[in-house]
Amino acid sequence: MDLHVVLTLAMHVTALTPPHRPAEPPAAAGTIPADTSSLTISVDSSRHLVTLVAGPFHVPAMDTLGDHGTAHNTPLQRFEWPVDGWIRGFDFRLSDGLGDPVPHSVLHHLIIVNFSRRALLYPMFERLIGAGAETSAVSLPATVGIPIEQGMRLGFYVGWHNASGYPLDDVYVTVTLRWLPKNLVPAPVGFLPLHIDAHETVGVSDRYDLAPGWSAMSYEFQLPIDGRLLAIGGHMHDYAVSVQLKDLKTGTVVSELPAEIDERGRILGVGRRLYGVWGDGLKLHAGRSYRITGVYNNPTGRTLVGAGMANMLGLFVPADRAEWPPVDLDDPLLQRDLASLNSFGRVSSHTMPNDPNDQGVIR
Ligand SMILES: [Cu+2]
Repeated sequence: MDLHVVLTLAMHVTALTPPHRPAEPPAAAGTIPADTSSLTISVDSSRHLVTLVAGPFHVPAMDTLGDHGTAHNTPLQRFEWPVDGWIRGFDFRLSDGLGDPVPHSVLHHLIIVNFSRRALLYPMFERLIGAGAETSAVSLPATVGIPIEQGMRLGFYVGWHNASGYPLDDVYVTVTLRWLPKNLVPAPVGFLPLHIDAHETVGVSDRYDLAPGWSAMSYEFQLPIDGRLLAIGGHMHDYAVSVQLKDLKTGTVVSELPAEIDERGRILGVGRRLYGVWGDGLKLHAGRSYRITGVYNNPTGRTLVGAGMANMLGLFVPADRAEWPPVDLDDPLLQRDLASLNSFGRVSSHTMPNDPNDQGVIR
């Protein structure tokens, strides 16, 4: 099973209904041209595919090369999920108005938010799908999937990272989601994304400053419900060493994921662990305290502002999904998450309150 996520009716291919959120009038003045893109959804019920096509987008050129935090987000586009079942894989491609491919490298991240479900540890909306430029197609075995219901309210956005030096026009994003039908026998094992961050501040960026030399950032939490991990992956930035999850009752390290960096310290990836789709997986316990710790070694001799990030994304099978905390719209943190998502595409990236790359994306 490949973990790059991190981490969603008719006879034939049928174009479904209201694909489409009419373009909103350009809100507040910003540095990004008014967005006139739309989103269409189609369902292929014989091949069990849901396809989203978003665009056309104007992709601005970045002013400086390379910084992780300067991605330009598109406005959030909302849609309803069209079928009951489980999501078991996804793929995406970029193309221009003629259908010719556009390099994946201009896409920094692609996120599908689920407004109908909460994250387990934080009062923020579930990040159902998260992908980065280097994410390849994800296809899980037909024995597991993320449970999803028709009518769940989702949102889609991408962040651009166009270092080509010139703006691109007429860019379309096509996302293909493979699903398992509700009547599948035996029913697949349903898992949900478990996002654990060493520096989570809902609705605000979870990036933090890296002091020179060795440093560690930790966050302790109590797991609210019992469950088991099928797999876990991590996400970190340049000069990363590792990210670790520790059981504070037993003192044992639940999972340690080493970062892979190149000779200049640039991040290549973070390890992942598979605990098995069959059998018990790795048990985590309700009420128990755990600690996530991200370790960096910054060799530059100076503090790197906002350069650190450390998170893990687990594929988590709750012992009883009915115990999953519900969406509470009165929760101010959830409202802050919502406000942040709604601000995308409407403010300059330099004043943006949130770095959306940092929401459970495994790259
Ligand atoms: Cu990051």
